Amino acid sequence: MEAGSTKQITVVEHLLLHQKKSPAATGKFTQLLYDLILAAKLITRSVNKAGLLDVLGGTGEVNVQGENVQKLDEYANQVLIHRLERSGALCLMASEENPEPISIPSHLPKGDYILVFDPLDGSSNIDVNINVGTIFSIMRRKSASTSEVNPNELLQPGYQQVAAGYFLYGPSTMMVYSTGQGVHGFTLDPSVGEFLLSHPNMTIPNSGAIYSVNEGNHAYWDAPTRRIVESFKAHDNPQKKPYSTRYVGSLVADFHRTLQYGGVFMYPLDHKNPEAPRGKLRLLCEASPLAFLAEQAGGAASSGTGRILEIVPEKLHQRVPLYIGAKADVAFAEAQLRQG
Ligand code: AHM
Ligand code: MG
Repeated sequence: MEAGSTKQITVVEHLLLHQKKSPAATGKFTQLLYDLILAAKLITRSVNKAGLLDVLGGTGEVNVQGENVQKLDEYANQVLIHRLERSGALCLMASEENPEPISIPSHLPKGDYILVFDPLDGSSNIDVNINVGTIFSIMRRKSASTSEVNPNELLQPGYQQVAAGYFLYGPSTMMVYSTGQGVHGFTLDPSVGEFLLSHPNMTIPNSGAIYSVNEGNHAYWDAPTRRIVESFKAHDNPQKKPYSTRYVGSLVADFHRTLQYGGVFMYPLDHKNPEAPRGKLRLLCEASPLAFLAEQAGGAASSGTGRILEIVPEKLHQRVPLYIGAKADVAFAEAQLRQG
């Protein structure tokens, strides 16, 4: 049996070796990353045994988003809260599953970072053994560390993120993240329990001819959105040829493919409720961290009318339309929407 490379490096080694100049590379940040990784390993263990343990199906509860809570959603959320509130790096957290920001209990040590996460994105796919993921966004508090943190401090525009990334629970578990110095991917080697660098300096290729959207929502789209999708199926698009469609319905998986193969993922504005047209995806825990990665990988992310990273959030669970992927494809969609 082949021994394998002797020069593999872990996430924390990579952070310390290659990102010395990063303001994020402090002891507290390293601890935060370490605890996130530990939580992801625990989640991996349960996801991998999902058909065997009694963790499939719903809890019978509906979350703040009006969606059915899956047992694994709840488990992943609890694991992340338990691990991260002990990291000593955070003063505040927020989860897609909790209606309000989560404060750090007074008896635990605190730091200056704020963490927002989607514990198990794409969880409607769990019961059919399709990829799910955890998305995270890390920012720094603006107020002095000596004062009590105001929960509204997490309403920061995405360009202020210190780091962002995701764990993808797929055929292998991967961690992809950025501290603002490129995007790097690590694969969990289950035999040693470490995430090892497998995808350094990831960049979104400009040559991808893939569009990714839930086309079942066609009836709820406006004319410009329909025109964008029709153009991707024809020749009047950036690649000048019909694109392929790929849609998993798990944002992390769809984004991970887009990051490597190019093209565009979109979740446009829909008019399911004609009184209040809206995008589905959450700005703070889904769109913004992935937009940070997309830009770091040389791509783009837009709400259709502007850069995702410049949106100043008004509330924790704000939703936003999302066009994310190769620059030319995102710009093409924006141009169509501008034309009306
Ligand atoms: P979730 O966080 O409740 O799982 O919802 C978000 C998911 C994304 O992973 C995915 O891109 C999208 O919802 C799919 O939505 P739809 O089923 O409407 O296509
Ligand atoms: Mg989600």
